[in-house]
Amino acid sequence: MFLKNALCLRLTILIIPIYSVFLFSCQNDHDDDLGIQPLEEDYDDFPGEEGKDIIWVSNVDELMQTVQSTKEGNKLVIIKDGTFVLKDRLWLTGDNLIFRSESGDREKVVLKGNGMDGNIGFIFSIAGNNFALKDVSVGEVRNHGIQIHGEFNADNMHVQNVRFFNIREQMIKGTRDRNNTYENHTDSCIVENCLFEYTEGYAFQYYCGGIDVHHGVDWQIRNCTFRNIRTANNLLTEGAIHFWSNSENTLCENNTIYNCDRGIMYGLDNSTHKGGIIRNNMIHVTQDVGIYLCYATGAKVYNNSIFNDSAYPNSIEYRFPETKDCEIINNLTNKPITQRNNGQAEVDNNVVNALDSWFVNPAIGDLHLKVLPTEVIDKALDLADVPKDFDGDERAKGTSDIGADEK
Ligand SMILES: [Ca+2]
Ligand SMILES: [Ca+2]
Ligand SMILES: [Ca+2]
Repeated sequence: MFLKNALCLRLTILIIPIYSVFLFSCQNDHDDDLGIQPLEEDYDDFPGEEGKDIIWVSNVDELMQTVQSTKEGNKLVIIKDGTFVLKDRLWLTGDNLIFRSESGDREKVVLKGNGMDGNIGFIFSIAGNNFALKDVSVGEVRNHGIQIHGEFNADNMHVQNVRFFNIREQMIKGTRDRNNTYENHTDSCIVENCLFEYTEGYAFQYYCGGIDVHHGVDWQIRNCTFRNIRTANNLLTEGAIHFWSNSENTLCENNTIYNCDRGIMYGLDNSTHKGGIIRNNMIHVTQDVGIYLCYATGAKVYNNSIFNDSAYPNSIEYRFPETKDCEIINNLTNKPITQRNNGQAEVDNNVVNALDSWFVNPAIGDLHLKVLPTEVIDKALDLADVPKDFDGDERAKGTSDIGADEK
């Protein structure tokens, strides 16, 4: 945390008027109640605030005015505590925008629509580059909390410490160029320390998910929690995290997923994903697989812990011949890792017969080890791509453990 604190100090010197505000926000980047991990030192890449014009927002009309007042870009929008019921989406076209709460407390600044059947489809529609959002809650809309528009080539979005709740479809959506030129797409977005949840225990329908991205390149999803993304009627939701339609090099690490129909999905039928790493995630699913590779080439699935709490027989699947050159190594699961329809992967050194008694609390996705199974402890293959565990604990060469938690 030293670098983070140093960064805060440096920026607070530069931005004297908001000294106390920014210092406070730096101390509230995670939520201990949810077991979300502190940000690691190398996660200190949230955009700097220096040099930006500041716009203060204390009511919904001022918030709606930011659609106009941020068009030229390079603005810092600071939102006072309160609940803001939007009158329309925030359609943002400027580059280099930061929206954040003044207090740093995401529970105290709520940006919302008027419910799943209301006339507000979105909170943020992002068409510019370098949009950043932190320390707020976003919810109760018909379509998406954030839609980032790949068709306008919007890149480098950074979302940190945001709570997404009760959104009818996917909470973050990345869209693609529908003309299929493949030139315009979202690149290098980061979503970290966020919570994606349905507060009544179930989603509103099957067509929903946490993060759903078409043709995203070099996205990173880390330290987030996803819960209750499931239907009450046995229809399948999307994955808590789903990248497809020519997406490439997605990194998913240190996420907690629980009480969700399914976990992390790369690709789908006839829709490809290339490269990418899925590592150190803790996943509890209630209807389908924890990790699904489908038309996915070259994905690395390392050191995840998965507890499938349903009648479904598999924990990880790799499917169809278009899934190839994948590696599935050092994962700890309670159900088999299964090839379907001639998928190809190197499947090595996994433990697939974990008992629920091995874990601290599978029902809330706490798949830290409670006991020290001999087949798990110090039995992982050393992998250069997995230097740490879910907690940021170092994995020493030769004594690393299978699954997401190093003891
Ligand atoms: Ca792009
Ligand atoms: Ca060890
Ligand atoms: Ca650990």
